[in-house]
Amino acid sequence: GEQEKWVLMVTARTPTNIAVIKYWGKRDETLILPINDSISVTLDPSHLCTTTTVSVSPSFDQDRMWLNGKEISLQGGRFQSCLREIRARAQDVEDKKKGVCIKKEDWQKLHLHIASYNNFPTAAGLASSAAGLACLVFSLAKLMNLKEDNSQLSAIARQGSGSACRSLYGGFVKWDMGKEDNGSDSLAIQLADEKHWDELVIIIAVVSARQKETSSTSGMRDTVETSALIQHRAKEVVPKRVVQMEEAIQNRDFPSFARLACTDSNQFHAVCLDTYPPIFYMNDTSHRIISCVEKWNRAEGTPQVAYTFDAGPNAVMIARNRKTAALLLQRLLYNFPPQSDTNLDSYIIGDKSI
Ligand code: 2P0
Repeated sequence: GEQEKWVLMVTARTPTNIAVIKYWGKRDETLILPINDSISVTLDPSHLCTTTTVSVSPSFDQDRMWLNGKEISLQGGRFQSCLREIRARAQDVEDKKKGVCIKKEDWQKLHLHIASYNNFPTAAGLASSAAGLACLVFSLAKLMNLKEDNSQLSAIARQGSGSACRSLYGGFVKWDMGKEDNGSDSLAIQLADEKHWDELVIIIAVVSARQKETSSTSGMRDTVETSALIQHRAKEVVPKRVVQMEEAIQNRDFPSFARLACTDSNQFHAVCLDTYPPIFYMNDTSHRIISCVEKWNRAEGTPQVAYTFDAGPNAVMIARNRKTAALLLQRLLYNFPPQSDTNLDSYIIGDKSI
């Protein structure tokens, strides 16, 4: 009948985030609770972002999702956790123009269609899950009129993918590991907004656009089970670095920021190497990029560029300002010329932002 014809829709866009103090290791695999705090910078939404449209209609007979136009299964425990948590908090929704009135209890029976697009289809290993799960949770929260703030929503996104919780805010964000066993205090807090330190320029060198070999989820599980170094990192090293990084960000202290980001990336990869069997995320090109940046920073007498690498060989470089970023690109193009055996797949350049 008439009543069956309506569709309500919400579209949202969420950028990915890059950790400068890394998350690696869980204390609870189901709730996704980490063994240490982490700090990240959220990218500009014009680069590396996910756009998601969520819709609800009485004519939908099941929850369905499409990623980049291809239907994917929503059966995974992580999707189900997010959907369950959001439905449990859904509120009444009224759209007078469409003559639609949804009562909060109706959300338990209504089905959803979710369509999600990444604007970086080729660059595998560039934190697609972070933007994707954050965007899914945010758009559903808007559709269902949730009262929760972004921090509380981040605790739901966290259950989809750990790093996703940090994409609910722009600028600099801390994921507080929390103390509770139920995860209620394991959530994201904005340390500084996107305007606070807007001279920084982020350059991503795509060393390889191939899918990474070891997934983060299984990699960090193996690390927690087999590495002796990870306990030292989580208990002794990261807590101090988090305090120092917060200070560096507040003071826009680039030398401290760069030192902390680079050493933390290096320690994350050292812990991967300390895992048994060892995990290699960086390759020879990654190592050459590190050498190139380190050499330049030493020659200048003070850091010009920070580098950080996630669970893959791609380099994320943070230049202290636009002039430095231009010089960095020149150096990279000279040392890694396109169309050679050491070429990079591409460069992505962006600012930090919302
Ligand atoms: C980070 N990474 O802090 C670290 C640094 C990769 C290296 O968070 O199992 O995809 O979904 O919680 O969030 C990647 O891990 O893992 C990640 P799950 P996720 O950004």
